[in-house]
Amino acid sequence: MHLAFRFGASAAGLHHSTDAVDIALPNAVLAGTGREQWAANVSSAGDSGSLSLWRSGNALWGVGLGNIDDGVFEEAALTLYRDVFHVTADVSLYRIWNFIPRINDTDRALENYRAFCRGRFQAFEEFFGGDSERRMPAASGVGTPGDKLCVVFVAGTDPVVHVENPLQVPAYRYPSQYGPRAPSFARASILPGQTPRLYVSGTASIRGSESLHEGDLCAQLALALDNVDAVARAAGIAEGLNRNSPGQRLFRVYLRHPEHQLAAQSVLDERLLREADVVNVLQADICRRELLAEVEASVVLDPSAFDATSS
Ligand code: 3EB
Repeated sequence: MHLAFRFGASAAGLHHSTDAVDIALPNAVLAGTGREQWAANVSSAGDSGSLSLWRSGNALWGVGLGNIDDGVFEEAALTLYRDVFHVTADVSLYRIWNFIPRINDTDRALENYRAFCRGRFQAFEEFFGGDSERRMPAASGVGTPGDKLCVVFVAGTDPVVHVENPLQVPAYRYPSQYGPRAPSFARASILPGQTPRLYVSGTASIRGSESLHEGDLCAQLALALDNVDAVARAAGIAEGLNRNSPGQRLFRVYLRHPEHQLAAQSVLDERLLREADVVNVLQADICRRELLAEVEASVVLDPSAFDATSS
């Protein structure tokens, strides 16, 4: 059995068949197949709290779906993240994906994304206290249609190194103008083992802590790609992450406006993509209203491409 993300679904949910577990998400597919296979030979590891779990080799995958019908983003994030930390107590968190309904709306006093960040932060504080920043994995936080908050994680027994981007303030140190509690994630995670793997977080047009190029999709995407390249170098990949860099590469590009797809494709083709890459372009709202695009990546590397001493 394998495990896959499948976008373009009618609603967020988990779908089992005899040969696959699909994490179904309702974000529209603008380019690519919308289906990404992430793990093979997975077997169910049961449920824990609100999470469904699978094992694949020494990796543990988990999916949590929380209903947000009455705007309780903070409580829903707190509950889901408590469950994640509870079940990953003996392993390392490699990467988390957060799909947040009505991400830029204000159901209660705070914007929903900011309320989500508050609940997530509280869970980190409860479990890790002063060690929280060191425990934050790579992540993405984007909008999704419908009313299900969906959190997906992959963890495992491999050692993981969390990486920051020298061109950006760590997200967990964003000033309070972006919300009362900063987002809890690292810019990338790298598993330096036998087959090194780099997970690049959702990456946008942010320099320092500030959004740049408001209203200009091409300039935003170009800056996001500069950030992706910089964080890959910071992770120890001398050639960075661009058109000329090595590895088996999977990219996800989230666009706020479907009509930006053609313009985005030309920037991606010029700056990033090679024939062998897997890429899905999806519609998603982004956590700051002015941001139009976010890019994330997963790269499997040849050990020679990676300098373990630099990360
Ligand atoms: C940013 O750099 C853009 O809240 O988990 C990127 C990756 C973003 C993860 C999250 C948010 C998250 O702040 C937004």
